[in-house]
Amino acid sequence: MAFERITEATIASYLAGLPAMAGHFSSFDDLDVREVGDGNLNFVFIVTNRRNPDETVVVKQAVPFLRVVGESWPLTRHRMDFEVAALERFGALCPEHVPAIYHSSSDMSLVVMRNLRNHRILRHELMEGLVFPRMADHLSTFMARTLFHTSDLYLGHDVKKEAAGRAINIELCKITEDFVLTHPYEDNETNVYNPALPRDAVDAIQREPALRAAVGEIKYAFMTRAEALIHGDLHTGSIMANADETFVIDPEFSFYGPMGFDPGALIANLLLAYLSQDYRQRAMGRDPAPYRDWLLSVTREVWTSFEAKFLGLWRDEDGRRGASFIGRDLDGHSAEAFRQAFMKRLFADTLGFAGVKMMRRIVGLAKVAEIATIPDLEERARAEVAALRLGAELAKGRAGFSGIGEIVDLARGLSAK
Ligand code: SR1
Ligand code: MG
Repeated sequence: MAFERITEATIASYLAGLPAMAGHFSSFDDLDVREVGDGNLNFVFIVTNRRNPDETVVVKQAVPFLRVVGESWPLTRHRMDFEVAALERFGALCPEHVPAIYHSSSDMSLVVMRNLRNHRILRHELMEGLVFPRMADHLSTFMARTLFHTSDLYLGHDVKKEAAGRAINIELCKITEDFVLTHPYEDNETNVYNPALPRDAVDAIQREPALRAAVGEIKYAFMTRAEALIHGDLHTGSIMANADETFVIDPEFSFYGPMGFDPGALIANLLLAYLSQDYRQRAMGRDPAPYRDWLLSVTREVWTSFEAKFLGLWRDEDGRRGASFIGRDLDGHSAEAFRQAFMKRLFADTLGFAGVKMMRRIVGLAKVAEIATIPDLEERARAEVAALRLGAELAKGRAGFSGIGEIVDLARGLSAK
């Protein structure tokens, strides 16, 4: 079938022609179709049988351009192939945190999958000040399982290299290389920012050699370190949650890249949420302290639980095999010494990626709604200055922090100024 854009008008007949949909819809005559995509790239439709609302799916289609800009910005629609492959791989490793796929088509660049109708986009829920007690546990499990089981620590050397070769995602990586790792720091014409943001705050990330060197190193790591199949865009808009369950969606940026990119993205977005909530909680007439404390406790738990689970999987696997990555452990302590050194380096990488992910959301093209929608531009600038400072500290100091507690303290200190 040749590619064509699916629309509200054509979706029912498309679904009716799919054998996989026969088990989902008792009839295709009275479908409610709503386009709900609010991301930067794709179109997303919720399709529900009006006669039986339990019969419902999501249809997501990648179009051959960047939605946030329009048809003037071509972008391969084959990004959907990477998204589907990653959803399948992640779903096999972590079925409780990845939505089921019912049908996919490379020709049409679309996927039909479970409608998570009892879950909401995490970013929007955090903006409202909602609490998710199980989220850090779930997301740390997702990251530990997916990153460990797609890495050289688990896969055979040949299997891993073949998998990495199949996941080369040139155009989507280029978006990250440009919009996350280059443009915000070079005064690029695509940058957009709050007119109330003080010039010296922007200069501090664009005209300081130590920061530019740190970002250069982080960019080089992103482009060269094929460690594991990463999600590649694990911000709070790529997560859907309710009080009991958490799902990771939208892995179109996935490729074999540095492991720290996923925990870094998540931590960056939790810290941005934290910085936005001084204003947001006050605007809702609440004392900001309890919710901000909760966001920092989640940030801490994301890392500590991820680290413990990743190490647990690794130790169990080495025990099961009776072998370790470094070869024979002649003294009985060397394998663990390597694991500890590995996690220390992974923590530093995570902080570096968290730093650049924070800064790009303030100065670059793509924003985070929790900060960008603060209506008072001076209030917004206060959160943005803190985000730029924190991002810069994380990027420059990434190898020198003692642990996630120090990051939490730094965030608290910077946002108090
Ligand atoms: C043009 S930048 C678009 C951004 O949206 C996605 O969610 C990624 O973060 C990407 O960098
Ligand atoms: Mg996305």
